[in-house]
Amino acid sequence: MGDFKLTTVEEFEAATNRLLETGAKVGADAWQLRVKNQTPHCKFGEQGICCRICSMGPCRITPKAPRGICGCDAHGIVGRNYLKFTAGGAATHSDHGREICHTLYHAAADGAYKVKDPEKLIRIAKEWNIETEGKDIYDLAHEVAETALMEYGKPFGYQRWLKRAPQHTQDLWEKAEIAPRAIDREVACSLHMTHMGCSSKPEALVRQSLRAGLCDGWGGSMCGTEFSDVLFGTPKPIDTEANLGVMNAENVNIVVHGHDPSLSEMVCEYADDPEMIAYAKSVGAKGITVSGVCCTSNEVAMRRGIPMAGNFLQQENVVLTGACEAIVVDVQCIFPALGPLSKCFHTKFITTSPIAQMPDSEYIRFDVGTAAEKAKQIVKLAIDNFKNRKPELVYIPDMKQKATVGYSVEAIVKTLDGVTNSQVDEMGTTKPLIECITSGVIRGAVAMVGCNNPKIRPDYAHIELMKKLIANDIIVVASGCAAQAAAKAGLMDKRAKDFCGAGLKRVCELADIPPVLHMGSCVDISRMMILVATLAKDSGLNISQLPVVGCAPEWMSEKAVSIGNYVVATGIDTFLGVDPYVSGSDQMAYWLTEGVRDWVEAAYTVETDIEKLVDKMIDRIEEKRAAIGI
Ligand code: MSK
Repeated sequence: MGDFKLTTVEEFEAATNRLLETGAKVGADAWQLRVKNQTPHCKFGEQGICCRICSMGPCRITPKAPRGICGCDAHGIVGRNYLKFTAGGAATHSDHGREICHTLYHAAADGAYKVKDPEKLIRIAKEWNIETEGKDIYDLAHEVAETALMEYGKPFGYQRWLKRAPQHTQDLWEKAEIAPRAIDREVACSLHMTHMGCSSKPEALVRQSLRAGLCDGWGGSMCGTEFSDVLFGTPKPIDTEANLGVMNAENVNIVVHGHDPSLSEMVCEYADDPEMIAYAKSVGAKGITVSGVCCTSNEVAMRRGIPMAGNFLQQENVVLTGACEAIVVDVQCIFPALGPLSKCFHTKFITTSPIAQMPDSEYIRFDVGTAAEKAKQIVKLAIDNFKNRKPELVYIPDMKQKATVGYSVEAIVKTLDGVTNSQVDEMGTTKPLIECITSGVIRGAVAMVGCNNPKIRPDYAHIELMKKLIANDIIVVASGCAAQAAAKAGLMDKRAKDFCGAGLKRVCELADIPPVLHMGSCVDISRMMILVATLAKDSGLNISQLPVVGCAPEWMSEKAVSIGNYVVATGIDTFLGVDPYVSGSDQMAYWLTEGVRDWVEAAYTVETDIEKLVDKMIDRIEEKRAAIGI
């Protein structure tokens, strides 16, 4: 194994504790302290049996009061809360996708945003029966963008992307009446159903939860992913580094955080500008380091190799280094705590989106028309702030790992198909991967996704599960903060093949890949849907028959629930390490863990014991193998 070793969670924690000491010196608050103030959590909230959707309440279900004032029981209350949670996530992802469509609509040959992957644009246009012959690529981009935007509000029909699914899956969706219509309609319909005096039947609420999830994964998120690729390039394997040690004490440090690559791409562009680098040198820095947090980090890592400073529960850590000149955010998963925290240091906390405005931040509104000018302004502001650093507060943990990231579906297919076939066409085939699975060289695959959550020791579940899976010859594809956990630990370093079982190790060597493949940000779970759809079509199996499962061991956001719903609805058994506030209703628990299987051939498993969770996944994969006789 040479000198290579994985970084442990204990080492992550020691580094965090050292940073919290700096925080204590300047009177900074931290999530670790706030968790203590917030626990124990409200039991009614935890079980999902608190209802405040009208002003007669709030009503809480107890043995003495089994119904709310309107007469709704625990099952209806839990179900409505679950659907609202899903709708919040579907709206959020899909609105991100909509913003990307608008950016594409404004792309121009002489503008800030250009089409970097014209082949992909043409492929999508043909898929949507849009004439491509003789058209200027930007005219085509605008036509495709407008068509995509119509998917959000079209009065009739289903989502266009659904046709990418195998016919069997499409038939299941139609039969179960969960094929998603217009994206905004599914979100609005969910909120209509959960209004006082509408649905209180668990079955109906779960059905709409699947539908709202599908409008995200096979609608808005797919728009976000596909058109980000068209604009900024389809990811290809690229080397980067991960963990706080990627920040550089001698450089101006700019940290990008959030989700929408429209902002971070521009910041990266200008931070790389020789004029800006010269300016940074003129203020005494050696250069400019841009690093990322959360999914923005995934976006710029997989397209530009920008290093990943950390994931969700490390966002405060980057400020605690005392070496962060600016943390620049767009939307989603941003702690409001960054405002007061940045005031304890010299850090500029820069918000840029009307969607995510926060106290104690500097608001520099970012939009497509002024992107270049605003990005330059932000980079300059960070450079000007370098002189305000307090050297006595600077401590950057010397901790980072190498990672190879950027495994889009196109890249996975090309890499694996390329091992056996030197003439890989545009999309190649997943047949070599299928052969690895059917021969048993690889036992199956796990899609590991989602956030961190203080309820689970941060990153521990991600890393321990991944280690055990790869040791059992199960390949892992990862996105979101789960992917960053893997990168920080070293599991995206190709040398991590030494921690695999013999079969997966051989595949990693032949294909020159790490055992945990980085597939992008949280909207990019749509990439995983395309991958399983392709595997199913190429193998002649149904998606639900593939030895593939999904897992979100540390999830926390509404988006994660929406994702879970579309992953299950696509036919993939999904394992959660945190309960989605449904324990207060045995009927809801039944529908989610068993009942939905009749509709979509997959269901949830909730298991908060991490050891049991991984064993259940391995058992499920082996059951699926046995069922198809491999
Ligand atoms: S950023 S949704 S904490 S994955 Fe996408 Fe990470 Fe979860 Fe946010």
